[in-house]
Amino acid sequence: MRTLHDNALGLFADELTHLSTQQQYQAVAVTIKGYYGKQWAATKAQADAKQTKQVYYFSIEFMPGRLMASNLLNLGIKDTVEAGLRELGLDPAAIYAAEVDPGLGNGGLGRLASAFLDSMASVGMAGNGNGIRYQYGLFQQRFVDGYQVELPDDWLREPNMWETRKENRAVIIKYGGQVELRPRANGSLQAIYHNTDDVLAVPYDTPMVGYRTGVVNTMRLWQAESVPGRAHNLADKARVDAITQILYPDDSDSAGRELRLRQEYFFVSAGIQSIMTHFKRFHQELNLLPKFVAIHINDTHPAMAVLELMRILLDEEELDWDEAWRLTVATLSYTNHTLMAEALETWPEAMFAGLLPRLYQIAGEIDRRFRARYRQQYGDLLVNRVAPLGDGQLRMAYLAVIGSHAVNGVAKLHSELLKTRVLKDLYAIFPERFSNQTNGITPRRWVQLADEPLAQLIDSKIGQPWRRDPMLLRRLSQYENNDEFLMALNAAKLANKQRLAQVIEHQLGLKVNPQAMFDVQIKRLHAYKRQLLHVFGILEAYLALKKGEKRPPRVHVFGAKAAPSYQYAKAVIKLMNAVADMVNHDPAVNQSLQVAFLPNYGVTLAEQIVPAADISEQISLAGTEASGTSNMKLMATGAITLATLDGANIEIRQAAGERAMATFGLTSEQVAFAQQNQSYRAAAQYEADPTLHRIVDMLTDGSIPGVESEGRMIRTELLDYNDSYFVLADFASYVAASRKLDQLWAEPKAWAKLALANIAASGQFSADFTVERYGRDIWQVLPSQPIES
Ligand code: OAK
Repeated sequence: MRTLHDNALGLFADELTHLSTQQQYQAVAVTIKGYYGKQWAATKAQADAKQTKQVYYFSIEFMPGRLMASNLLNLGIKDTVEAGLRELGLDPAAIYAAEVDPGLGNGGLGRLASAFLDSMASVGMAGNGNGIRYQYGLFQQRFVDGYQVELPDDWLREPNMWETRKENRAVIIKYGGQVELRPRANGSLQAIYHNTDDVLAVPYDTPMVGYRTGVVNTMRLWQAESVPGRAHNLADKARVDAITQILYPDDSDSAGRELRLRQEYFFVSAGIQSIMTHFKRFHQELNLLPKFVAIHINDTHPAMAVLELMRILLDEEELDWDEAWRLTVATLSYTNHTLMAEALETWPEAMFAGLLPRLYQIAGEIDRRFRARYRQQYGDLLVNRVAPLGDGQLRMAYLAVIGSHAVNGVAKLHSELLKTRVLKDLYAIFPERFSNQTNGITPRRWVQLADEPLAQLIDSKIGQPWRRDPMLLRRLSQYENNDEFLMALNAAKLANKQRLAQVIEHQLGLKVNPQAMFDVQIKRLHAYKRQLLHVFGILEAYLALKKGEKRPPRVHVFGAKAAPSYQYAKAVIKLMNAVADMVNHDPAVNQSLQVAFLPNYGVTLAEQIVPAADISEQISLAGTEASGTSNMKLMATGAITLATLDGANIEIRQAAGERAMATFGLTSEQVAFAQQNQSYRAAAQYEADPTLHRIVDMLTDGSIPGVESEGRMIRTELLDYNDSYFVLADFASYVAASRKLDQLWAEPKAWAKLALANIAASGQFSADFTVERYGRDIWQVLPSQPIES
């Protein structure tokens, strides 16, 4: 701790104990940097010396969460450092809480990207993140009168202690202008650019510390700056700065704006340029590129990697088309993360051509060759449907599939639906490219860090090796009939619920009963995820309690942000808050039913909610949620899943056993059938079920104060637009499944036994295994250090 004092003096010229918590946090962070600094340099040096194949994970979103506790855990010094801090009179929890959570993403896709970086370092894989250093992260959510209000997330207001600016690695990005193709002596074409708008991309590197591997990888985020001497006025500077100023707050929806296109090219071009520079330091032979480099396209936002790599290989490295194409396809791979048709990104050709003229030429040539190559065999119709250019648009998902050697979905069902629906035609042409890679989570963050009571209980029974190899959690099954263990499991959960109850009281001024069942739904607010169905379930309980029925007490906990422009989602938020208000203030029900909608859901809030959940609501319409990952986090901390047969829920059920999950609802086949035959009649459901009828009426008859226009909007969607996400169709079976959980709750040991079945089966959902499968099947890298057990 000597160094900590020195760092405090060095940073602030004052004694540690005189500093603010934020300053103390900074001094501790500098001390931790001292621990991993050498390992970070050594990881790079070793990879260069051994010529380890590098994986570059390109993602427009990253959501690493706070890093201090996780760095300490992964370095293996958390307990020691915490003890030292306490000796100095400092509270480790308060110091951790001074860190800002970088919300550089919207949801699942961004969190998965960060879990992968953590896992790659933790299995000893050379994995690099490549993304954007947004000046403002995802908006901060507040509720005003029950409405979502968005405030800017000025996350860099306090210094970011982990990042290192690498000015010496800056590169130039070119936009606009004209391209002239001049024949070279060797017959190839030289691209000469005129009148381009040039922007400097400066990388900021953040260490990704592996769990007790000594490996420290890098997440590289790029910031846009004016090229020195080239910004002539404030307007020029503002136009450049805008490129990395904000994260688009749209989830599963393409923001069809030129600035977004600029952002995508910005981090793709910067990333590929820096990869090529690094590669060429060691290799002259370009055909070795796929042997030493794998570039992964995380959904379509970085799909221009196909065009940019081609550009560099053709124009700068002077390869011929066929060779450049072969290397590009062999180097790139692509993951799809959504089944929402509206989320398939496309760019108007004119916009694309104006901003990126050379890439547009290359896209045209890829399109021409694709059509010429496959027209005969597959016919004009099919080829037209999936060629990169069509309907005046550049179609990013198709470009990504055509330009990658591997394409995957993120859960078994999702990967099947890609092959049979979303990417069916391309699957017909390239069947060998498709695979499934089910998502994962990092149990280090969600169990070891967020759920210490559970982690310690597990240690006390099966020792610590599960912390490295979560498959060993299976050993817990031997305690399934051990009453003492089952009660201890319930006690650990209760401790977490008491902690969350404090957060709820602090945030909402609402006192909740920690003995009640905590029923949790945490994810982006989207019609397909059906928070509305959950609200209907709450109203069903409300009506029953009003009639005098007895129900075991439940606290419904929500966390959800809506895209600022998504009116329907915002209406559901208002409804959720209005129902919360009504229920929480009604003495006739509030002993048995409470609703806590916590604002500003993100990684940090999730760390408080996840360990406190008894029920995990995963209730998307079957065939709409690609995977889900909160389902995995919640099972790992012993929540019982209330679920449709969608996304990874299906695999969770298979792992934990059918009895350990409460399932309901239409299957994806039934939904598809009803959609194809247009046989679904929402109004008929409404007419047939008196409870449902009553609940839908409550939206507009004044029973729920303050939701007049929102209630009407939602009712219109359900009855006039025929309920696009089958909320009414699944209502009765949802309530039935939920009521079964009420019964189970009456028997604490039986409940704990199912919670245990979930925990014991959760190991397979560690992202460590997911990245190892990617490494084997897609990136062709094998971890240098397999995980030991
Ligand atoms: C975001 C923007 C565009 C396309 C997809 C997303 C996204 O976040 N998708 C989510 O990805 C998660 C990780 O694979 C999945 O678990 C979620 O089901 C999916 O909605």
